Amino acid sequence: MKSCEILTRLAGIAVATSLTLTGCGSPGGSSSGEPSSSSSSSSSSSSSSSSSSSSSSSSSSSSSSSSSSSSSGGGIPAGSTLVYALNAGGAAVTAGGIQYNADRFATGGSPNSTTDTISGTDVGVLYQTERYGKYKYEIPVTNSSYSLKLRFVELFQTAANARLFSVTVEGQPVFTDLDLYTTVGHDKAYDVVVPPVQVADESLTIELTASIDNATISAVEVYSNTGGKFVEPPEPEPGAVVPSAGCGKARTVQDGRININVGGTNRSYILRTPSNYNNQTPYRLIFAYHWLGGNANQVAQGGQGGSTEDPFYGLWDLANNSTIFVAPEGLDSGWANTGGRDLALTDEILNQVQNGLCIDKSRIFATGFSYGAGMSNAIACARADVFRGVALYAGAQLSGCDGGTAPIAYFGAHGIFDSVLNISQGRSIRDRIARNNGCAATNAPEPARGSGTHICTSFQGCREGYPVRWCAFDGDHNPTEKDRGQAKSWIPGEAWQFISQF
Ligand SMILES: [Ca+2]
Ligand SMILES: [Ca+2]
Repeated sequence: MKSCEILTRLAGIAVATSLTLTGCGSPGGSSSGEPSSSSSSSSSSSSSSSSSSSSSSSSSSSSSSSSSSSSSGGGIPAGSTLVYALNAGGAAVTAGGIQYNADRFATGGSPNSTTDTISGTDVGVLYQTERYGKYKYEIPVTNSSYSLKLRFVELFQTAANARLFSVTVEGQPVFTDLDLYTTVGHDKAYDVVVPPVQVADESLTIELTASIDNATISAVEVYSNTGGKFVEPPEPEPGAVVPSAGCGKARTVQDGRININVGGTNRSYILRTPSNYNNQTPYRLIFAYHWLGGNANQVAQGGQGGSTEDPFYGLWDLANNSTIFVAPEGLDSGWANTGGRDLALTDEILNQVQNGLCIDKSRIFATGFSYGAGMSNAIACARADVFRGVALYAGAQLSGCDGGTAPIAYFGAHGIFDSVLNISQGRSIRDRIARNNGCAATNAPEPARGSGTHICTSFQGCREGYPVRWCAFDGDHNPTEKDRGQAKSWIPGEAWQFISQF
């Protein structure tokens, strides 16, 4: 309710008209993602009497073709041992006597979950969470031979030909254009055993693509009968540079507006790289999200009648060619993030930019004003493992919060009499992150009304690498507030100091 009021209020001041406030009514917290088709609809089809713990397709047939075979015990070669298991789209869980790790090693895609009952299995919990989109897993293993059990379910579609997706393992097709609904129906487990595949690059690659809608997967089990082992990747040294795949290669993405298809929707973003871009230099990367009624161009250019005078909220100039910037374009001029669509956009841009340019993967940040701060908060909630930190100008929880329990570096600036998003909403995001970051209770004074100034506070006792800094100012809804009598805003300098400490 509250967020609806806010959105309506924001829409009132927006330039754009015809805004459909699709985010209303879902008060942030729940796990977003592929919008679950009415979680009631289908449990009827789970007339549970179906047979055993195994999946539905019973042909344990030949291995060569592109069609799948059922799991039911015979598929994994004799003498195999479990190397690694992960619960795609979900948390660590023990099911059927196997310990599944929380979803790891995926690039792209988004998690989604349902409470529907899953038929055709006795480990339904695995299927109640999925990762969907267009994405791949790279599971670190020794060079050896591996067979896999891949678990699937149609959680979302309720018609034939609504989802057609394909899976390869180490580039070899497992199946092509599978239609889960036609094959087994809605909410019914479907398992596929992949015969032994040789890994020669120390990374077991599972790639998921779709010709209609999105690919999906529920769980992965990796087995070997040739001594193959999982290799836990080393924790990167704090502060260590992590070069992206695009380092050392000719760039494949150019400055300006870039169109990008995200799960069938045409989206875009504006890219700006330093004029002296060098593909040997791993650059810091900053995503800058616009406000409601604003657009990527206003963020990237500054001015243009928007809320920030200088490019990328003033950070471009301060970065002095050290940083690559991205300004994504919202739908409906905002970031409702309905069904996780704007997180999916962020993932897709990240994928493209990391592959096409030389990025330091340990120094990726999100920033934005108002609705753009709401989106940055959604990223702090759901992508703390990918983003190093966020800088929120007048933030509130407007774009959901899927997760919200992992630590992430945080900077926030908020006006004490913000008439659009009350400062209490900014404080509550700050306090959630301070808790996650292990910060001690910290007195964060705010300036008096009429003082014409600001007060910044660094929280005490936060875990190393996860600072929290909060600046309250005597002002309203503004990402570039100036102290009384000053010609320039202090906010970009504070934000840049925060971001550039890493
Ligand atoms: Ca799962
Ligand atoms: Ca591989």
